[in-house]
Amino acid sequence: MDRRHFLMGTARTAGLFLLAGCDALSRDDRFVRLLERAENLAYRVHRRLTPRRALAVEYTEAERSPVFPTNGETRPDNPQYQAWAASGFANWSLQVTGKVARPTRFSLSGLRALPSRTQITRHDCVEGWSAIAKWKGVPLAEVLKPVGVRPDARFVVFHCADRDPSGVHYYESIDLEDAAHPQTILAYDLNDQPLPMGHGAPIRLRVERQLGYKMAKFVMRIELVDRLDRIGYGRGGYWEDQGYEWYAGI
Ligand SMILES: Nc1nc2c(c(=O)[nH]1)N[C@H]1C(S)=C(S)[C@@H](COP(=O)(O)O)O[C@H]1N2
Ligand SMILES: [Mo]
Repeated sequence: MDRRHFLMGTARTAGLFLLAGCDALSRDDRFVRLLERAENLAYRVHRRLTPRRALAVEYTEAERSPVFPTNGETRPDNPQYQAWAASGFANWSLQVTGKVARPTRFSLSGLRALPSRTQITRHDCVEGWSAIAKWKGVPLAEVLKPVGVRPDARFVVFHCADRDPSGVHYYESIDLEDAAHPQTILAYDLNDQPLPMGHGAPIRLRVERQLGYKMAKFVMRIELVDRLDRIGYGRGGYWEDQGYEWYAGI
């Protein structure tokens, strides 16, 4: 059985439970914990079957999509963010906090001065569209190197500038293995142009091999944590908090 079918199987089984049990089940703590364990198991099995360093497919310039849609938030309604954008993000900085040896702030030019990686990859959104584009950015590993990840850190959390209409923050998280993956970058260019606001200026995460909703846009702060339930809100991501899988690996 390949990974995809295993994961789909798990999702289907969970779906049957949900159909049979309706709302009462999702209010039952024990049941929610059971689902979380199943999801965790799928993640661990996936991890064991996937070569740790497998690269996502990269494409040629000619294969790029003529149009790369925007999705979700495209213009954070956040005065601080809008002020930064108005000045071309000259005074903006990316904060790295949490379980690190040296909490650090990086300016956009500081990030651009670090080693870079360019990759042409396919983005898959669960809403039913895919697009291929060229991304340039700094590998997350290069950002974390000077900061020093503490040995008790296990996850990297990306806090974004936007909130949804009910005021809930967008955020996402990945594990340290995905953080160290060579194609995991903080992208600042899209198709050879500075990242447009709609796509998450000034930087957005690219964590290839995962689904679109993991690719946090408008990243303002990166936090290293030991446990996802210690982020302070939610269980690892904006969409995860609405029931999506935390490990959106494909
Ligand atoms: N901060 C933030 N990041 C986000 C979103 C969002 O609404 N806010 N939407 C996600 C979803 S569902 C997708 S498919 C991609 C869309 O990226 P794009 O606008 O560059 O196409 O961003 C993801 N990252
Ligand atoms: Mo998406």
